Amino acid sequence: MSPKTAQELALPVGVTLDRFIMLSQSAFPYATGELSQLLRDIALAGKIINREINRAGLVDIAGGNGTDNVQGENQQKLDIIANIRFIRALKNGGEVCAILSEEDEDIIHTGNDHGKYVVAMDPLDGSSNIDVNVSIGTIFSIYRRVSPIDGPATREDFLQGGRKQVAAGYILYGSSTMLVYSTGDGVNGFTYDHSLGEFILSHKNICSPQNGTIYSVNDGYINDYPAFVQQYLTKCKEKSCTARYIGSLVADFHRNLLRGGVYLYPSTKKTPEGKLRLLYECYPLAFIAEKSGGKAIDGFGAILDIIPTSFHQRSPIYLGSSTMVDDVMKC
Ligand code: AFP
Repeated sequence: MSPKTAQELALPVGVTLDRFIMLSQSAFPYATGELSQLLRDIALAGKIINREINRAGLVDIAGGNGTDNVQGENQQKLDIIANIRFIRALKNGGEVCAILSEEDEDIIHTGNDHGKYVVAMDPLDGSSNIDVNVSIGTIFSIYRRVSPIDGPATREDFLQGGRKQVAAGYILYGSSTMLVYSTGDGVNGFTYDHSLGEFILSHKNICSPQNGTIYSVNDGYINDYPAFVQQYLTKCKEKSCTARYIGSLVADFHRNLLRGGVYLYPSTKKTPEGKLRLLYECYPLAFIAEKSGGKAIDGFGAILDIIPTSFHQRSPIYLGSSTMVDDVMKC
């Protein structure tokens, strides 16, 4: 066996998230560093939640809490923990004046009225999968506030519309933990290295495949879907496309983003407005989809063009590879 070179013995670790954020910021001479700090706060919250999730089978934090959230859905203990962890990290960071969470009815004021940003988030999506060790995720969306600095944040700060997002992303707690985000200029993915406690750039400039073979939908509700969706799904089956549905939006979206595919959550008879929440599920993932070259529509037009009217509003969604989303639209 030939001896390894010094380079082979000590392979570079790669670019850490901190370094990447710093390098990206230095491309904007007038940047104040506040958005950079906010992204670091989100990464920190993600690390803490990752730790909690990994312990879930060992300590009494798995399972339902016996309470309902604002949506009337059963809260898992980890839903509550993730919500608290995120709010605390964003409050301590100081850049965010207010937060909107899936778990809370109204705006959460952080007390940092000088903060320029507001964050809408789903702290733990797919939480019904926690107990069975299936991937779950955090989704976040960042806006620059429109209300005057030094006063309290207002409804308008959160109801600006998806095109006004300055950054958005998700953390996937899967076979490895990944942070994927965009500040509008490309989409980058970072894998968490537990031993270093750092997110390392692993997926540079992610580009959504233009087409794919995967379709992700809850097939059990097919009879309740609109006719055009039934038609599209029949076509997928005729073409022997691959059906993949985890029931955890971040995981389903992430797989399709890397492999090529479409995710569908249409309106149903039970949920005529769709199930997924516009502000903290549809907008951020639509932003990532578009910034990576994919598409996201509600069946009529782009998700990002929907004018929001309320915090917890829902929307049907079809998102992923552009050709596949176009095919849904054609039906
Ligand atoms: P939970 O957080 O209640 O598990 O809901 C997850 C979710 O919002 C999204 O992550 C899934 O894609 C979708 O719901 C699954 O919904 P169905 O169970 O109706 O297919």
